[in-house]
Amino acid sequence: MQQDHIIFDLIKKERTRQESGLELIASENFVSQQVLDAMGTVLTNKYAEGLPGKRYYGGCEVVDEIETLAIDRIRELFGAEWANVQPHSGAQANAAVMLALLKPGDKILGFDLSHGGHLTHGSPVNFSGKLYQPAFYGVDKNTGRIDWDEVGRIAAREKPKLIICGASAYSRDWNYKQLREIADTNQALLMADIAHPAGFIARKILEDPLKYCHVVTTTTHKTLRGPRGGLIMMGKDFENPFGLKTPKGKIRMMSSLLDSGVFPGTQGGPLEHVIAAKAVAFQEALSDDFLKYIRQVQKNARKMAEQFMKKGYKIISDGTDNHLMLIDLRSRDLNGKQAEDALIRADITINKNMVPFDDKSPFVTSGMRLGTAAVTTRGLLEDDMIKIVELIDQVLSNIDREGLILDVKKEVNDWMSQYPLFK
Ligand code: DSN
Repeated sequence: MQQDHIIFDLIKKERTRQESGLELIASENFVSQQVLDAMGTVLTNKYAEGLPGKRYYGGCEVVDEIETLAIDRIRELFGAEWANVQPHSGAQANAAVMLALLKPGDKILGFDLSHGGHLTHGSPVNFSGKLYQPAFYGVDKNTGRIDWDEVGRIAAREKPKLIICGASAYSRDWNYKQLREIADTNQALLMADIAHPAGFIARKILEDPLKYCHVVTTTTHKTLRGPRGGLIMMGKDFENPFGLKTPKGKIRMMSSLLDSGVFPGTQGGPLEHVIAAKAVAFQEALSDDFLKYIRQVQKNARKMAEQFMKKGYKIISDGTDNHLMLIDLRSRDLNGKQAEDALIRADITINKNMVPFDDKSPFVTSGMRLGTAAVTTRGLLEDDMIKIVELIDQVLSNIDREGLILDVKKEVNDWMSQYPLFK
């Protein structure tokens, strides 16, 4: 067959883009060569609906071993009793959990998207806000932090069936213990979506939701540094709280409901090549090198936030506990779109982001979100964060000076050429 030069040339172009720029999108990271290698394999040819040992197709002996290893490794990493590694993404993991735990029309309580939450936590444009009835909590206007007592008051008023914690743009840790008390008081289930801080939680650097939440979902490609994908875990399996029984009268465990939520509930055949890459990444995340890495991500984020604040930028909640920060640009007389557009011309990639109580649309926004997971994989340390903030500030203070932005771009490209990413 003829080689598809068009696509492979484009892949090469994207690789050059990744290598030559400064990657500060908080949800992105760079996987290792062995994670990449596992994804581009013959495993993509295999259908394997079902679970290891219980498949709907023959020839699954090998993928059974791979998927079992992925499950064992993620359980070891998080201290989970049960896990399903098949969700194709975090959104799919959340859809599977909601299908398993809720009926259409049930009420859910999530963190407001415009305050840093996620589409799948009840946004009206997403399945979660269309199939279920959403209510929201947000951050306190003065502190930029979630007030846990206020969440309790909202839960008492709204009486949700499911409380969702977790975010896409919240730089502080979560009080899972108090959230569980709120859930118990209101007879709700508690789900944590730890897509962003998963790498910190795995290595016990941030609070552990598995101790308190009924169910935990995550993506695998952010701070966990694996392939693009999702998964579901439980610290401890338990008898389902709805008293559902099988036709033979057996009480169903929550794990069996969640497994069915993934398949046949919301997905077909699992992506075994991605599951193999997840298994490789989980093994990496168990290593001492990863522990050193994830600690450095946090140190870098703190340094970066400190530098931005020194230069007069407003960071929501005045700092960060994890890898990301949300900056309100209104005091600089800029919006998120202007900042994103100017920085990309200097090969610095961030994303425009709504800030709490934003007065602009999601296409413009008043803020930008940055994270340190990818640049730390690249090998950058705290002193480098000072330089990054300096470069960003130069661009944002001169968004109409094309010559200056080109100089910054050249500096970024020269700098990054000293940190090769791929073999
Ligand atoms: N799109 C992801 C993020 O950037 O945080 C969340 O799904």
